[in-house]
Amino acid sequence: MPKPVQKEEIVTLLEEIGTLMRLAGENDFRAMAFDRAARTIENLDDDINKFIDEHTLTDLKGIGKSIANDVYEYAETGSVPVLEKLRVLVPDGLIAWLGISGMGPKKIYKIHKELGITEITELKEKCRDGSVASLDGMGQKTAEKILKSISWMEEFSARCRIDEATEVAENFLDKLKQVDGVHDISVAGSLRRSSETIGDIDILIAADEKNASKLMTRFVEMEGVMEVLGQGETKSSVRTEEGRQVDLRIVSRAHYPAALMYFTGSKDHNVALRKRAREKNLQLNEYGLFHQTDDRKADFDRPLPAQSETEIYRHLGLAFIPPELREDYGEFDLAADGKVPELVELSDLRGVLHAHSTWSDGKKTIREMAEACIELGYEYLGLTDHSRSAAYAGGLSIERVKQQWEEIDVLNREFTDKDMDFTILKGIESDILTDGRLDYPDDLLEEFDLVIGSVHSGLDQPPEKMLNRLMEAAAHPHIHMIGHPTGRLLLRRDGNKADLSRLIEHAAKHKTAIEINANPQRLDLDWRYGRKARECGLMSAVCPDAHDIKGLDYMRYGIGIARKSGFTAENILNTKTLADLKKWLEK
Ligand code: DGT
Ligand code: CA
Ligand code: CA
Ligand code: ZN
Repeated sequence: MPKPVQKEEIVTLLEEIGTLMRLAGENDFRAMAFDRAARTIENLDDDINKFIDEHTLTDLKGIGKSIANDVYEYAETGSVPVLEKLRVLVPDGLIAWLGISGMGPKKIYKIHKELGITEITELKEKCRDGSVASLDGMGQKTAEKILKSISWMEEFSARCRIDEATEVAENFLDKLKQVDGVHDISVAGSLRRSSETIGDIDILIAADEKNASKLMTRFVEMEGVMEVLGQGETKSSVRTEEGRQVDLRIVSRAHYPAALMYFTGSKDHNVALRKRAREKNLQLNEYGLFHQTDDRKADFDRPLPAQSETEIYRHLGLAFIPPELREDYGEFDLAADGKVPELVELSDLRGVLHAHSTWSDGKKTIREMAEACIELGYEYLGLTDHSRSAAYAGGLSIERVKQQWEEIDVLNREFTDKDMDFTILKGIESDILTDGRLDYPDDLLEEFDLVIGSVHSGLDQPPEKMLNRLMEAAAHPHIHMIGHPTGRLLLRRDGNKADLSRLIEHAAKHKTAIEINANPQRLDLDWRYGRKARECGLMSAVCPDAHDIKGLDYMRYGIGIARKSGFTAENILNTKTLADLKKWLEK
C-alpha cells in the first residue's frame, strides 16, 4: 500500500520536474504536461489518495499515463527516477538563477548553453562584457535588466558562510580601526556570535559625536563598497562587491557597552534580557540600563553605571555571557547559577586531527602539511587520508596504507633527530559503509593511531537506517571519532536527519568522539547539540578536514562552533598533549 500523500507535495513535485526539464533544455511540451498536471491536482477537490490507491489518476483531465505512473511511483517509494535524473543533469548553480526576477527556465537554459556558464558571478560578468547582449533575441537592454535583477536579488538574498562574512568584515575593521576618532570598534550581530551562517555584517564604533559624520563618509567611500543602501548620522548600510550588506552604527563612548550588547543579539537573547531587567524594575535598551519612571519607561536621568557588558550582566544578576552563547538556548540558567563554562579557545588547541595529503585527495604532501602545522605552533598532526572505498577521492588500498606509514615513519624520525617537538599520527578517514561497517579488516584498523569514520556515500538513506549505520560505526572497537555526522553543506545541501541525540548518547557510551568539522561549509556537529553532548560526556574535537594549507585556518571557525556548543578545553580532544591524546586513543 502506498503511503498517504499531501496534495501540495505532489503539486511541488510535478512543478519541480517541469522546471528542471526546462533548465535541462528538454522539449517544452513535456515540461508543459507536468505544469498542466500540477494545476489539475492543485484544483482537485477530492482526496488525491483515492486516485492513487485506485490507480485512476488518468481519469482526471490533463493527466496522462506516464505522469500518473510517476505519481504512483512517488507515493510508493518516495522518489521518482525522472526527477532524480534531472537533479543530476542540471547544475546546482543554475537553480539559483531562478531567483533572478524575469529569468524563466528557458532563458536560463539558453544563456547557460550558449555561454557555458553556471554561476551567478559568471552571469554578471557576461552581462557586463556584452556576451549576453550578443545572444540571439537578447540585446543590451536584457543584459542590463538581468544585472539589475541580480543586484536586487542579492540585496534581499539570504545568507552567506561565516568565512565569507569574516573576510569582508575584517577588511572593514582593519581600515576603520585606523581612522582618527575611533575609540572602540567591534563586529556585532551573528558574526560576533559565531553563527554558522551570516545574514548581514554588523559593525559598531564608539566615537565622539563630532567625528561621526566624517567616519560615516569614510565608511561609505571605502574600497569594495559597490552601493550605498543608506547613509545617516549614526547608521549606514552598504553593499560590497561580494554582495554582502554591512551595517555600521556609531555611538558615543558612554553608550557603547549597551549598544554592543544590543546589536550583538540575538534577538531572543535580548528579549529575555529585557524581561529580566523589568523584573528588577529596570529598563534595558541600546543606550544603557536605566531605572524606571513611574509609568515603567526608562528614566534616562537615572542610568546604572556600566563600563562594559560584564557590568550590565552583573546588574541583572548574571555572569558575563560570551557572545557565542547568546541564543536563548540555555545560557541564562548557566549565568544565573554562575556556571558559565570557561569556553575553549583557539590557543588551547595543541594539534590537528583530520587532514588529507596528496596520498588521497589533498593538495599538499605529508611533509608540506606537517611543516605548515609546525609553523602554526601545533605539536601533532593526525593525518587521515581517505579509505579504499572512496575511489573518487583517491582512497588508499591496504598496500598504499602501508607505504604511507613508511613515509610517516621517516618524517617522524627526521623530526626526532632534529629535536623538533612534532609527531605525525597514522590516521585514516574510513568510509562508513552503507551497513555501518568500516572500510578495512579489523587487524589493519587496529594498527592506525587514529581512525575517523565518515559517511561519504548513500547519503540519502532514511533517517532510522542512517542512525543505525552511524551507531554501528560508533560502537566499532577500533574507531575513535565520527566525522561530519550529518554531511550537510551549509546553504547548499541539508544533512541527513538521523537522530543525533541518540548518536551522541551512544557514541559517548562507547568512548567514541564526534568531531566538529571546522570547514565553514560544514560546521557539523551543529552547536545546538552542545548541551546534549556535555550532559553525556561526549568527547569532541575541532577538526579542519584540511585538504591544503589554507584549510588549516578553518580551525578558527570550528572553535567558534565549539564555544557556541558550550565546550571547554576538556571536551575537545585536540587540546590534549600528545601523550594524553595517545592514552585516550588507546581507549
Ligand atoms: P543575521 O544578520 O540574520 O545573521 O542575524 P543578526 O543577529 O546579526 O541580526 P541583525 O543583523 O538583524 O541584527 C543585529 C542585532 O541587533 C540582533 O542580533 C539583535 C539586534 N536587533 C536588531 N533588531 C532587533 C529587534 O527588533 N529587537 C531586538 N530585541 N533586537 C534587535
Ligand atoms: Ca547581522
Ligand atoms: Ca544588521
Ligand atoms: Zn576528511
